Amino acid sequence: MKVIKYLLLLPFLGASLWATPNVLFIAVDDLRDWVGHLGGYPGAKTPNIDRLAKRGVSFTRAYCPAPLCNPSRISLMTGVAPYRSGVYGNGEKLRERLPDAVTLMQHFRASGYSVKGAGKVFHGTSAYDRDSWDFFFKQTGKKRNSFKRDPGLPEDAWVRWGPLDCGDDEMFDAKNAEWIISEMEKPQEKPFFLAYGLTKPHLDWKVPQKYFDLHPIEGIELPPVKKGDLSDLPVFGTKLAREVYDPSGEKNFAVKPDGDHANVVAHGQWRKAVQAYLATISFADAQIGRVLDSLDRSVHARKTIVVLWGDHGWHLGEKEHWRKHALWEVSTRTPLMFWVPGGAAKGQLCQRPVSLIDIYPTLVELCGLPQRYGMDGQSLKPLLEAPDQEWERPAVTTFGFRNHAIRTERWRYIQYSDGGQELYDHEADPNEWSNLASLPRYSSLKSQLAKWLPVTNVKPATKSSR
Ligand SMILES: [Ca+2]
Repeated sequence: MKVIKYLLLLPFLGASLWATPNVLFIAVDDLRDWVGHLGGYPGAKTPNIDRLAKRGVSFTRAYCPAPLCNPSRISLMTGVAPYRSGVYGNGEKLRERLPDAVTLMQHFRASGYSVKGAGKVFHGTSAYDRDSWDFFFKQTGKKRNSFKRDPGLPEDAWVRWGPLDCGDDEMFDAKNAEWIISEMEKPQEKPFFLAYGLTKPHLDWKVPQKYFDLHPIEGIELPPVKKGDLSDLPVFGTKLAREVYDPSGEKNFAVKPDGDHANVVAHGQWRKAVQAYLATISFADAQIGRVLDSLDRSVHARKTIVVLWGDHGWHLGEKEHWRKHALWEVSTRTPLMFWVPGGAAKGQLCQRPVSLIDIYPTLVELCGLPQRYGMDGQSLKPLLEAPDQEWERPAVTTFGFRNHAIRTERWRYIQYSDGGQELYDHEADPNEWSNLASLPRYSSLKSQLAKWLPVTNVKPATKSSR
């Protein structure tokens, strides 16, 4: 009898759970595919991100709208792609380029949610966009820097990494985690949208020593590289590999002689940098773990959707390149996972190419908010229910005016504004070492892929017009 009563209650229980799910929105800065379950680096240690992936669906081919913080995040949070907003670099401000945009957070607020955040969600001053937040937590007090640079290294050595002799509690991301946890422990009158933005593993790769100890230097492997890899690149591709290009003109092609890679290698820092990036990822993962634990302990656990995303990838020497700022796989691929309690697919990997710009319409649909029209992304809800289903649309990444990459499940096709092209076959060449674009036998494939190139390309703002 008891069982029958319980079964009769089930549909109502389900309805009440899903009438108003909460959202925990976790943004991770500069996180490439070096997380355990994505296998980008065999020794990556991210048990907490991996356990989140096991609960829901993780996208193995998730790509950024732009390989740089500001344009990636603004397009994710507005649903407007860089080629339609003209936000291409780190210099443009959200409300100067998109005064009327309804951000993801704004839409949740207008739909009756309590919307709060901490840390790096938007980039730079757009972080405090008044329309987006009911409350945004700002840390006060000075940052402590207990890092000692190796005195044996010359001034011009590029070394923004090394262990700190402090505890987690002195770190910016840990303090924000603490605040997020305190919010999670509160009873909530309204459904909530809570955003936790980590500033790591963005440079500097300086985290407490214990995270370096997780990745002993003698076990560090260098990323796979091919001698002469740049020889088949078009001119613009070579510039991207060697120089730091910010399309908003803030750091337009700032040059180090022969690029960052030559500098890192010359000063014996390659292995140390790989270790430091892994350590910084493990630090970020530990903070994410604290937040996930607090959600599990809270009364909100079974009615909170969790989405975790990185804003783009990061090179550590592949294509003799460091940082992001490029249209290759390593710069554009990043983790993206959803946990929808009670969702159909659990512990599954989805291989379809998707974009971070799809997050906005996905959350709108999952939470039953009023639909938004004119978004450049599309809801991933069908893939969260059946990750293997067909998915026609490729992911599009834009870097600056009229430079685009199209990524299907098998191919990456890049077209630069000066006409330069690259084409890679990921079935045969996962490292993108052989540019096939000049081979005549691929011309019809290139035309098919080129159909996905954006038709609209909004001109960038000049520095004086900002
Ligand atoms: Ca970033």
